[in-house]
Amino acid sequence: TDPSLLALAARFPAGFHLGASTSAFQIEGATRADGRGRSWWDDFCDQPGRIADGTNGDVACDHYRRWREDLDLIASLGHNAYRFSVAWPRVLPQGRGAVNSAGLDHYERLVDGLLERGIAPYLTLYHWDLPSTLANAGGWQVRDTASAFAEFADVVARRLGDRVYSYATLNEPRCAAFVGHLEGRQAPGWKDGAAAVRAAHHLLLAHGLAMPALRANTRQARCGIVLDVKPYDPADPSSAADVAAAHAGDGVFNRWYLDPIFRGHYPQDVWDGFGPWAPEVHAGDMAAIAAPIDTLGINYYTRAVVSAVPGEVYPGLVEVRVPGQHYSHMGWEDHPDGLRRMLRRLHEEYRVPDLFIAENGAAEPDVLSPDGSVDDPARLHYLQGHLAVVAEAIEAGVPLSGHLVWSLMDNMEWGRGYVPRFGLLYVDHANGQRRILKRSGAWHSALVKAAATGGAGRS
Ligand code: PNW
Repeated sequence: TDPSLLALAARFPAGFHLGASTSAFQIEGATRADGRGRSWWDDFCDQPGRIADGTNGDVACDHYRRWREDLDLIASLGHNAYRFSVAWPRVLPQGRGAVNSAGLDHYERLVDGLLERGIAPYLTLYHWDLPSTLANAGGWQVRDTASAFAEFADVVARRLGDRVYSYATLNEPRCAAFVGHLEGRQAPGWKDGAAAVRAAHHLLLAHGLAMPALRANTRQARCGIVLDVKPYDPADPSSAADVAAAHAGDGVFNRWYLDPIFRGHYPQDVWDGFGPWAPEVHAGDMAAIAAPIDTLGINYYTRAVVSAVPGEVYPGLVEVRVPGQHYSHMGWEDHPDGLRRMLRRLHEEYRVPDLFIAENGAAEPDVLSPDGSVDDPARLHYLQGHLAVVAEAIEAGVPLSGHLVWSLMDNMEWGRGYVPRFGLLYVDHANGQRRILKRSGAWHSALVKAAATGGAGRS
């Protein structure tokens, strides 16, 4: 075996979680099975022009039907953790009220199937598939959606309790709010800044209201949230304007979520920057949002390098490319040092009690070769660099407990459809949804297996 792989594997402590991540809408398909309600993502896909390749989530990777084979596959790769999300409209087809037991049964089978195979279940409650009934009643513009979410959290945790290793309330409130309501690239597809900031507040409130529901139904399970984080670097570090733009970008992207959760207040500079977009905050909201969490999941893909754009709407910046760097199929720079810096900052500045990397990975233009293999050197390079940073962070004392690759398999990449491929497994959507392990996936599997036996040094 590759000596550098063994040396890397030896740096992960016993029990460290290594695996992969998915989300319900992106892999499940079977959108009409067993009483599932509609979500605003089904509706968004129905609108012409919203999804780049004109597809939808009706079939996706057919995981809802193939879950057992997929769990066997995860086990064969040696992963000891797996992150998935629960489709809210499967459990509560109308968003609240009547529970669809058949929907909940699916996730119970999934969790038990993971446990039988020795794989720790990481469950996310909201990975963007809001039930259409709630969406049509105003979605995240309405405070009451936060209460509906707390009811959903209670229903799921009541059934699954401590069988789940780690619960996350939300995946990336920033994306759900800003990409959905301001950039318009995701459901509901709006371009309204005030609506985005309002949605962000109600999402954070939903997290805060759901935490007691999770606590009430668990004793051991770790409970928290997953945030997408990204360092902002000035394109020209000697330009005061670029430095200020990078600080503002960091505020809108990172601090707007981290500060309420870990410090109980919004950052003043961003509040001022948003001006009339600033949200309506009720008494008690900030205390609810700041309730202690056990663990923070972070999704890390890349950094932002920014130039100031005078006169542009807050935060007044544009992202630029750095010559000589590798950019993925999504146009994201392969920059592991950003992960190193973010982990260090979360540990030192926010004193996060426990951290795991809930998503980390790259889309590359993978090609299935006639001999049935998929060679993906750029993803391999990406994973090697980022996992080395994870090992380094552990050695530096960051309380890190796991690293999950986005994604287990190629899937429905939201507005980009099935074109960008993030998987360790290639999915041959045109040929019976066959799963084929990519070279990077084989390398990752070998790493995980070597780590389980202590790598080169131990065993
Ligand atoms: C994630 N960034 O979002 C989502 O959680 C996944 O569902 C999605 O498939 C995956 O990324 C790939 O796009 C991101 O700022 C949020 O670099 C932010 C960033 C990247 C991805």
